[in-house]
Amino acid sequence: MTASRQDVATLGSGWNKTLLNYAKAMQAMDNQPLQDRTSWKFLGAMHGFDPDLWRQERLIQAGAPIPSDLTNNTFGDQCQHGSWYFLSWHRAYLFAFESIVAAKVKELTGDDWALPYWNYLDSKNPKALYLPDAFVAKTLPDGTANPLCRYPRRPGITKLEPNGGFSLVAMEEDNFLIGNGKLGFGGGITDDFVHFDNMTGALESNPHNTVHRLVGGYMGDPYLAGLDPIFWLHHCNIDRLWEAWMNTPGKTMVHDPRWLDGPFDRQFIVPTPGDNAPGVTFTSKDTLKGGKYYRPYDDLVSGTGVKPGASAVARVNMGSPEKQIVQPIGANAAVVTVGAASVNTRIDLEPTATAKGVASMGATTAGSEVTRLYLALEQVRGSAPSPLLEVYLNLPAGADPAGHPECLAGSLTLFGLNAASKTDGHHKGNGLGYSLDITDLAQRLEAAGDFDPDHLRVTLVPGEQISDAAPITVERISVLKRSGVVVR
Ligand SMILES: [Cu+2]
Repeated sequence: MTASRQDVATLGSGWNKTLLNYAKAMQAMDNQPLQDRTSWKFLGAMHGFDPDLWRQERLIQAGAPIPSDLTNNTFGDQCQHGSWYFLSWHRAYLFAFESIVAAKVKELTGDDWALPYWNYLDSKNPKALYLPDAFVAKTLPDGTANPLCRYPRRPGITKLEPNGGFSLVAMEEDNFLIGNGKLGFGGGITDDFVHFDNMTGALESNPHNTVHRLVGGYMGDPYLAGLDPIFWLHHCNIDRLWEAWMNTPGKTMVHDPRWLDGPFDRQFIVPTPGDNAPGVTFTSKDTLKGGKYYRPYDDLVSGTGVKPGASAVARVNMGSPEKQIVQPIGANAAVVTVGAASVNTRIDLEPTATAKGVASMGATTAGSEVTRLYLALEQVRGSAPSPLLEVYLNLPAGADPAGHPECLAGSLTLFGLNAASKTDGHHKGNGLGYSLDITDLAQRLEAAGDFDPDHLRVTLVPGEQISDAAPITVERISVLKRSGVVVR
């Protein structure tokens, strides 16, 4: 593993050497027993592991023993979502995976190998949304079955079919976290190991969750996602987006010791090449530049939404995260259940605070107050692995949401809803939490005379995986006002 990580689109079409070697290594690793910590399935089970589901999927034979290190709170079932550990945990997980695959490639072919990334939002590449050819080819060049498409995806998928809001808008956020973790790029605060916690960071929500759902199949379920070889190229791109973000002027990464050194109740651990080596524990700080899990990329510009040496976009700098204030200015009254039909709910707003917030949304003069508005969905629960929920604001009464894209606040992929809603084990059953930046939409509504500072009408529209038989519940929907002072 010597070369830097490269865009898979630059490696050549079809069976280029990197992907052919990946397929060879995967084939060999997928034949290793689950007990082996460098086996394909063990590495997948580190992300999420559910013995019943795995038996049902015939990933383990009925009656076969389950390795204890997958169920004893060490290696198994570790993935971190909905918290500020999302990016750092997945970075070390990628590093461990890449080291193990590279060692296997070396053993089989003598070649060096580095994990490539799938640059799906590269606007300069007309094929960016397509899965690389090698992931959909039926056979390897020698005519044998292609292991890179061994595990199920959305039927017939060859490319990501984006809908409402698959984008790099997360890269516009300037702060890893603000308002005690209520909002931000990187996820909510926790001191503890929590598989799925309450606040999904902007990058995790989109494009990360969105790509999981769009690929579908195993990728759409955290208990199975790590088994699809495309998972690793997807996460490599998410990791690169984080790195690009950290390297952009004006962005503030977190320096909180709880993030740097946590979690404190259970240690993260990854395996290393070599049969059942003891594994290495790590904390978030090991994943930053200079740390043992840091890896460079060939390019932090293309498909990242950032320009070299300049701020990502022309979003107004709201000042240091410690000085910004995030406060609720209204919430709905009761739990909302969404089945097959759309559901409306009303948020009563504090009119003075709202009017003031709306008036200063567009502020650009240095020293003046500037605000952004967010819709927060808290404790979302349900049984499906990655349902789609669309959120509209102030739809005309009785209107069909599909006819009013201008009222769409965002599309949420509730990736891991199944895991986050389980009440047993370490998931706590708290469900998932999301925020949607509604600043631009609120400004448009205000300009059109459709924004009443007394209340906001919210319409939740069920997408795939939400039905009367598999409804979702949203404990609370609130509007958050984020205030800062324009810095130039
Ligand atoms: Cu993921």
